[in-house]
Amino acid sequence: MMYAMSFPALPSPPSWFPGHMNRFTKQLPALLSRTDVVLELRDSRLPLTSINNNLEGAINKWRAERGHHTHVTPLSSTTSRILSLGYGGPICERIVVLNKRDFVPEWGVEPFKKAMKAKFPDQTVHFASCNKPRDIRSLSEMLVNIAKRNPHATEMNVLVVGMPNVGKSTLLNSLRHMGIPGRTPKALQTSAQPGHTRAISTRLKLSEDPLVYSYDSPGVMLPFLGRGNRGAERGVKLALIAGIKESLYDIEALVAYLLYRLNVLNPVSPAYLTVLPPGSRPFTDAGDFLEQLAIRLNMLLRGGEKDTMRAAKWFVEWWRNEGGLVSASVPENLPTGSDGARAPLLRRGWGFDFEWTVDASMDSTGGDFESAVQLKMEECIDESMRAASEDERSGVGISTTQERKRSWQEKQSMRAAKSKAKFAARKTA
Ligand SMILES: Nc1nc2c(ncn2[C@@H]2O[C@H](COP(=O)(O)OP(=O)(O)OP(=O)(O)O)[C@@H](O)[C@H]2O)c(=O)[nH]1
Ligand SMILES: [Mg+2]
Repeated sequence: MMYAMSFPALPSPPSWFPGHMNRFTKQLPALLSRTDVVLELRDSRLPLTSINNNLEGAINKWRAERGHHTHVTPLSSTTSRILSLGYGGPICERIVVLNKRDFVPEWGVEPFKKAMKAKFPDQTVHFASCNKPRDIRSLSEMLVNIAKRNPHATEMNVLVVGMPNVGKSTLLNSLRHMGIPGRTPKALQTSAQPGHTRAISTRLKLSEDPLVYSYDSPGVMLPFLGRGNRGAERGVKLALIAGIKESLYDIEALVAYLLYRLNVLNPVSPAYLTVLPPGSRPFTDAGDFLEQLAIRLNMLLRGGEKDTMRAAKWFVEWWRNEGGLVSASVPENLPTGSDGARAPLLRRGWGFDFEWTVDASMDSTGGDFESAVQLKMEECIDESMRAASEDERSGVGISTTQERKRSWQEKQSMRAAKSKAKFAARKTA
């Protein structure tokens, strides 16, 4: 039997743009002028939602100002000498790091990289996890190689940017550890709570020879996440990966959304059934589900009342740590319904930004599986880009406060233009 659950009513996204984020956004263009490589971090579970379009604008402007960087091929000694006198072009590289890769299943990594290459040919995409030294080593080598290809630069500066809690400070600590011989005490503080880093760090050395330095930066949220269901969903997704201050969200709304998504992915045997007693059936009501979960986890208040709030927090943590992986893994065989019939698996997902309908050809792990997944991912990227430009055109991406500010500024400039014209007319009269 299959269970249908309608899209839950989600709260409007809160505005979380504290002063330190605003300050950093203003500092960014000046900082970029001293930057050679931008490491832009995103969360692998939300490769599209964790793109910060505000940073994107500044980065694109920086790239345009420096011209699209072309790789310097091995140099002759004369060219080397000329470049070392300062005639080499500025380094301008951008590496998109999909961090926390340990939270997404490996089967989607290669198709995702290929889909990104097809859609954004000039972006270098690298997957990383602080738990996988191989990822850190290859990123460290990538940076050192950029520096080596540009011997005219006496040092290279790397700036790490991204949304809050995507792992910027942790990654820099690991890169330092990998690139500098000897003991490297943790240079940057990290935290499971978003918004921990509040200012640009001091310069940190990532490599001695060639000289590579880096700066850590505060995570920056979008000032406004958008209106309607799209904005609400964006906010909930970011809250689920702990990218938004937790207290700004009603935890039960997060559970309702999770339940909905997990039911859509597998209506017959949703991933959350693994944390309920054997024989449990899917739920369509978040309240009922939390009561069952509280009983299962023995989370009871005095008087025997179920502690659904504690159960909700536990469930969100479960999804963050393992549920995301469980729900996204490729099933070997299509599951069997309670009546013994083969039930269709309707949707498949990878992280929270990629979801598509499964057809029979995609349920084998060999052959064309990878290219079929790549195509579906490309469709999801197109859809996300289309939605973003639609929001931009219709002004849905602007909050009411921003809208008011903009129309106030327009009025002010019209008034100024009118009085200027009046003044000029009086002068000529
Ligand atoms: N599982 C996993 N956790 C990670 C990884 N990288 C970082 N973390 C954890 O994610 C949390 C946030 O890490 P930070 O490095 O503080 O993130 P940040 O981007 O600097 O955060 P802000 O300074 O708040 O913007 C910490 O609890 C880290 O331990 C990773 O690759 N995998
Ligand atoms: Mg930080």
